Parts: sequence; structure tokens; C-alpha cells
Amino acid sequence: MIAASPQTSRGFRRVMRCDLDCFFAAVEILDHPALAGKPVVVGGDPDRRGVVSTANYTARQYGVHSAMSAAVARRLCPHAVFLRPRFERYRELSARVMAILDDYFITRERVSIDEAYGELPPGLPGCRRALDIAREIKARVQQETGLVISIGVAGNKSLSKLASDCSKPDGCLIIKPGEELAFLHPLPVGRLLGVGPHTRERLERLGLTTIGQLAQASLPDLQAHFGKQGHWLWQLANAEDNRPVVSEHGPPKSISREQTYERDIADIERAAAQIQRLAERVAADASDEQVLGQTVHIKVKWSDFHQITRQCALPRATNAPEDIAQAALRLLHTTIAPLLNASNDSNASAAIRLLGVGLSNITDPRHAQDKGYLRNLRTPHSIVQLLLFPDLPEAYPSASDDPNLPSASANN
Ligand code: DCP
Ligand code: MG
Repeated sequence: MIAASPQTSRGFRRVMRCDLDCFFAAVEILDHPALAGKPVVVGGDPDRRGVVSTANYTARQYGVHSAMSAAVARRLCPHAVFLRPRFERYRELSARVMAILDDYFITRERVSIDEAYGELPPGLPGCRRALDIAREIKARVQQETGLVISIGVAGNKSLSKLASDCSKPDGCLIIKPGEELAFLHPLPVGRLLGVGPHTRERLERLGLTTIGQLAQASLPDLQAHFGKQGHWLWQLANAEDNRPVVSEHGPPKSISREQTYERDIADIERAAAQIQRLAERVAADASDEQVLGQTVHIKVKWSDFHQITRQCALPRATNAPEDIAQAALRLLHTTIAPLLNASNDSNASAAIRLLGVGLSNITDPRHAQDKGYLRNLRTPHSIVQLLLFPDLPEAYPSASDDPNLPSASANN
């Protein structure tokens, strides 16, 4: 059997994955205590092709889940309270939670608004127990934000994710070195990272229903059926995952906003008004992130679901709403209007179902100066760890000085 977290003189790896419970819904209940105990669904309007962003655990008992149509959610749970998302508030709380995590992690990788991986100091004799760190984080998140966070700790990223997912809600699951395979192997293959319904079905047709069966399958056979993915899945099933936790020191690659319309748009004036509105929201997001972009793109999904994107370069990087709107409107008038008119002439039913505006080719003067790993090492807890483990920087090379890891600039 393969040991996932070998004990070395530098200690074993401890990766923590933290994920807030039913995040958007939890924030709504926090801010509106009268909702406590009720089923709560956050997302788009059930009467207007809205989609569920999330639901609290009470609503989930009725089968409501993320990405489901809000109309279906309402049929499943008619007495649920349906709320529109308040992204500003979610971003604010997310930032507060991430700041708490920074007090504990050597490196923190934010993977979504409510989820992050952290590399803890290595497991060495006398070091602080992962369970104690996890309990302290849970208590601080609860006290300082009122939210519940679930935590998994294991020797690598995919195991720590599985551990935190399995522990939900309000969970904390530590997989100790040597316990990886006992935890992993009884689970169904569908729990493995990257195994969606299609791959799961194919694995099951080969008689591989548990992760343990996948781990014992012949590697050449798996590669013959699934190519590179077969090898990766076999590694995961054997608790092998060497992916580093990479702190995000750079700006986002792109910023975009899109909207699906209740009634399809058939006239260019209405489309232009929507493009203007979306462009202003993109500009506001870019301004919040303190970044500039030099490429503007628009996206159109027609009523037959066919989708096109068009883009143009700006003379200089910007986050000014008027620059972004002007470029997006020019794209609309030059590339989309003729198609819209053509469809009207031929009496075709093609009209616009969705519009989007995006900004890419992003630059961030702030981040160009910022060494993310130094920011992490500055945190008080990390300084304590450095005193306890003076060889820590060597044991945990930063993203910028380990040749096996992407450099700060290559990473973004
Ligand atoms: N989200 C969304 N659309 C999705 C999935 C998620 O808008 N298809 C939003 C709403 C979620 C937030 O992102 O609250 C975090 O996503 P998670 O997958 O972590 O889901 P939750 O935090 O809601 O629930 P869980 O307790 O399962 O983590
Ligand atoms: Mg979550």
C-alpha cells in the first residue's frame, strides 16, 4: 500500500480545507434572524428563469440544491423563503473569514468565495495538533463573523476536501497519517475529485463502484479506458496528490457579468441598455478589485442556446465605466446588431436569451509589487511557527523559489 503522508525528519504534510456551510443562505439568516429554522433559498427569481445559488440545510431536506432552477425549487419546497443574493455582503464576510485563516496557514489558496486550502506547519513532534487549530478556527469564525465553517485536514488537497465535505454541516474531520486508505476506500467512486455522473457510470460499468476497487484496478487498463485521467484517478484513489497549496498573489484573469432574461431580447435598443448596465457592473467589480483591463468582450446566447463572443482591445488598460461601456456597445452595434436585424428580416425566432460583458487582459499595479508568500509569513501565528521550526521556509518553499512550483508571475 502507498503511504500518503510519509513521516520524514521534516514532519508530515498537513493540508487544511475550510468551507463555509450553505454560505449565502447562512449570511441571510445571520442578517435576518427571523429566518432561523425556516427553509431558505438564495438565488434568482423563480418566476424569471432564476437559478438557485444555494439553500440552507432545512431546504436541502426537500431536495433543493445549488444550480437547480428556482421554479423547480419552489415546487419542491413551496413554503421556503426565496431571497435574491447580496454579493457585496458575501464578499465582505468572505474577506473577514480569509483574514482569520491567514493567521494559521503558511500558504492560503482561496478557491472560491467561501472555500480555501491552507498548508499548515508540518506535523512534527511537539507541534500544535491539527484538531486544536481546526477547533480554534471554527470558534473564531463563529465569534467574529457568526458563520459556521467546516474543516478537513489530511496529507493532501483532495483528501482534505473529501474530509471537509464528509464532515458537513458544522464538521471537523482530521485524517491522520496512515488512516488515509481506510477513510478513502469504502467511499463510492463518485466522491472522487473530477468524477462526474458520466465518468462514474463508466467506472461502474467496469465494476469499479468504490474508491478501493478503483485503487486496486490495473493502471494500464484504466489508462486504456480513460487516458491521462485514468492515471490521475488511480493516484487519487491511492491517496496520492502532490499538488501544492498555491497562494493567489495575482489579480483575477478576467472579470465578467452576465444576465439571462425573462423575455428574450429582440430589439437593439433594449440590448444596448442591458450592455450598458452590465458594463457598469464589470467596471465596479474591477474597481473593487483595484485592477485594470485592456480587452473587452461581450457574450450573446441566442434563444436557440447557440452562443457567440466578440472582443476588442482598448488603447490602454482601464476600469472606467464609460470606456468599458463604449467598447462593449461598439461590439454590440458592429457585430450583433446585423445578426439581430437579419433574424428579424427573415422572421426567424432567434432573439437574445443572455447577454454578458467581460474585461480581460488584466493588470494590477498593486499586486505586481506584492509578494503573497511574504504576506502570509508576516502573520503572527506564522512567526510563532517560524520560531518553533526555524527550518520551516526550507520545508515549505514559497511559490516563488521552488522550481517545481509556478512563479508568482507565471501563476497569474
Ligand atoms: N454558489 C452559486 N452557484 C452554485 C454553487 C454555489 O452561486 N452553483 C454560491 C452560493 C454558495 C456559495 O457559492 O453559498 C458557496 O458554494 P458552496 O459550494 O460552498 O455551497 P454552500 O456554501 O452554499 O454549501 P455547503 O455547505 O455545501 O458548502
Ligand atoms: Mg460552502
